[in-house]
Amino acid sequence: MRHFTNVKDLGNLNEAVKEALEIKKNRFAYKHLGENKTLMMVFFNSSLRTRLSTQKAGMNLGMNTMVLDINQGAWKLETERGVVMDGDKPEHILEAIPVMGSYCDVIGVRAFAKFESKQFDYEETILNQFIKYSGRPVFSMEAATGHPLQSFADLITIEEYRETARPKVVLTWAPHPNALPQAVPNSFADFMNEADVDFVITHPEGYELSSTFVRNARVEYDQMKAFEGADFIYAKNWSAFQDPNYGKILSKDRAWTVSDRQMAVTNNARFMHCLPVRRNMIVTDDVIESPRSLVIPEAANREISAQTVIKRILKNL
Ligand code: AN0
Ligand code: CP
Repeated sequence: MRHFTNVKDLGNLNEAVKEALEIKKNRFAYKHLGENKTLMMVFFNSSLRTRLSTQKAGMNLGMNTMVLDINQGAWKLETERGVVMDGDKPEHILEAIPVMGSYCDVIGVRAFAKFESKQFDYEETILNQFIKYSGRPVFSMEAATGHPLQSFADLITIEEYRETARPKVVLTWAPHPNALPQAVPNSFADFMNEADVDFVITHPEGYELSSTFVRNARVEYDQMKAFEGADFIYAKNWSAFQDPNYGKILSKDRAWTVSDRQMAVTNNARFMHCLPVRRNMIVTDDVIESPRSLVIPEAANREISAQTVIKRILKNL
């Protein structure tokens, strides 16, 4: 693997999950693979899990790791070519990227959608600039349109906890006070469409995701109906994708907050969320604290998904 930006880069998904579960059994089996190699993680946005789990994954592989928070201590970066730089940004990303590349062997990038231009976001302008100008393998730590390390960890978790051969997995929209990216639901749909699961998406009207990610998944606007017989409930907020509402909040309807009311019609479903989660907006205290909640093992698997990806990149260096 050279770069990791979406599900396709993993090739055969069953093989990838198998490899991840092997790594989980012995995290230090490849500790010489990353010897004298440097992992650089570049964050344009906040993070708790991605920062820690990816750094841990690099350390398990014997790598040296460096973290740069662009908004804390680095120069603010201009991202558009041709701009007269007389504003608040002292450095251009077109110099910053190759400079960063010169100090490391592998680069992870977190750069959320900015919601200023749908085209800028959905062309993955920032992530692709890193791929084009760093001269290094690049992997997404959540970019504008996807969060594949998260979805890979989610798939590993579903594989570990599924009780049937083909579980019913429901991705449900839930309310949030802020406008959040579509990256997590996009990637989750991308992975579930490739996995051996019965996949349903439910959200209020107006929250339709890009057809590139939804593909042939079933979309059900009635949340209770969608939840019937589900084995896994995956909750997430996202802002509108469709024009003219791109990046806007259309609803904060707390009837969509996942509670015992909806969980009662499932097949004693497991509850999942990528975290960070706003309690009693996305999910009630009772559901997230219940023995059926997987949010902690799911977060723990972020170390495993990251390690599998970085291991594959190192093998190909
Ligand atoms: C981010 C999002 O929704 O994409 C990161 C999730 C992993 N969440 C927030 O900004 C709260
Ligand atoms: N799930 C996830 O990516 O969390 P962070 O934003 O804390 O990294």
